[in-house]
Amino acid sequence: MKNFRLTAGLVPTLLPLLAQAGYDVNIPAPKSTISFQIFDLHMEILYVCLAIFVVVFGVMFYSLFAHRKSKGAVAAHFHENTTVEVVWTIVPFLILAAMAMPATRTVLAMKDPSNADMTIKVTAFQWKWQYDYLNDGVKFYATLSTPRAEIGSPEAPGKPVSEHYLLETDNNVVVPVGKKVRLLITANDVIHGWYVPQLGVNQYGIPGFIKESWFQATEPGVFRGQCSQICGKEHGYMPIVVEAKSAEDYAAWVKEQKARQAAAEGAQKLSLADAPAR
Ligand SMILES: [Cu+2]
Repeated sequence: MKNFRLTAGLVPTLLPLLAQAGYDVNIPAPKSTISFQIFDLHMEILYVCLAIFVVVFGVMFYSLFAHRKSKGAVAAHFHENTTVEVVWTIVPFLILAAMAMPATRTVLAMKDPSNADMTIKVTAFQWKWQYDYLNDGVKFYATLSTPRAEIGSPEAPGKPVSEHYLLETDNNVVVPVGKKVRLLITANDVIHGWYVPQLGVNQYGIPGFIKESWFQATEPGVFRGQCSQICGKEHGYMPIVVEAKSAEDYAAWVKEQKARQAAAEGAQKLSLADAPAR
C-alpha cells in the first residue's frame, strides 16, 4: 500500500514536468497547416495507444494480483468461448477502423496540391538542391554552408561547432507566410528526398518523374530539413532551409534575387563579348 501511495504521489509531480517538456519530447512543433493536421493525427493515435495500454495492462496486473497462487486461486479449465472470440475480433476491428479514418483524411490532404498560390520546382543533385520559382522567375542552387573545416571534426577541441551545423545553406528557400506553396520535386541523378519536418513535407525526388507536394507556412520563421534518402557519400551534406516571410518581405526578396540574376547574366554577356573572335 505504501508503494502504491508513493507511485500515486509521483503522478501530480510528473505531469507538470511532462507538460513543461511539451514539444521537447514530441515530434518537432508544427509550422504549416498540413503539419498541424499530421501532429493532431499523431496525438490522436498516441492517445488510442495509451488507452489500449492502460486497459490491457490494467486487466493483466489486476488478474495477476487478484488471482495469485498465495490466495489459493485455481485456474479455470475451459475451451472455446464464442462470445469472447467475437468480442476480441470486433473490438480491435472497430479500433482500427476508427484510426484509419482520420489517417486516410490526412494522407489525402497531404497529396492534394490543388489551388496553390505558387509553384516551386525542386531538383535534387548529388549533393545540392536547385529551386526554380515558376511564377516569379527566380532560380538558384542551395548548397551546404557549414565551413568544410568543421565537417568531420565536430569534436575537435577548441573548435566550436556552429549553431546550425550541417543544417545551413548559402541560399535559403524563401516563401510567403500563409500562401499555399506547391512543390514539384524531381532529381537529376539518383533518388533524393525533400524533407522538412516542421512543414510536414517528406517527398522523394526521383529522376525522370515529377512528384508533387505542398505546404502553407502558418508563421514567419526558419525551418530546417535534410535530404531523407541515402543518395551517396555526401547525403548528409545537402540540407534544406526554408524561410517563411511576410508578403512584403517576400516581394522584396524576389526583387533582390532578380536584380542579382540580371547582374550575373549581364556580366556573363560582357565576358562573352570580350572574348577574342575566332
Ligand atoms: Cu540526397
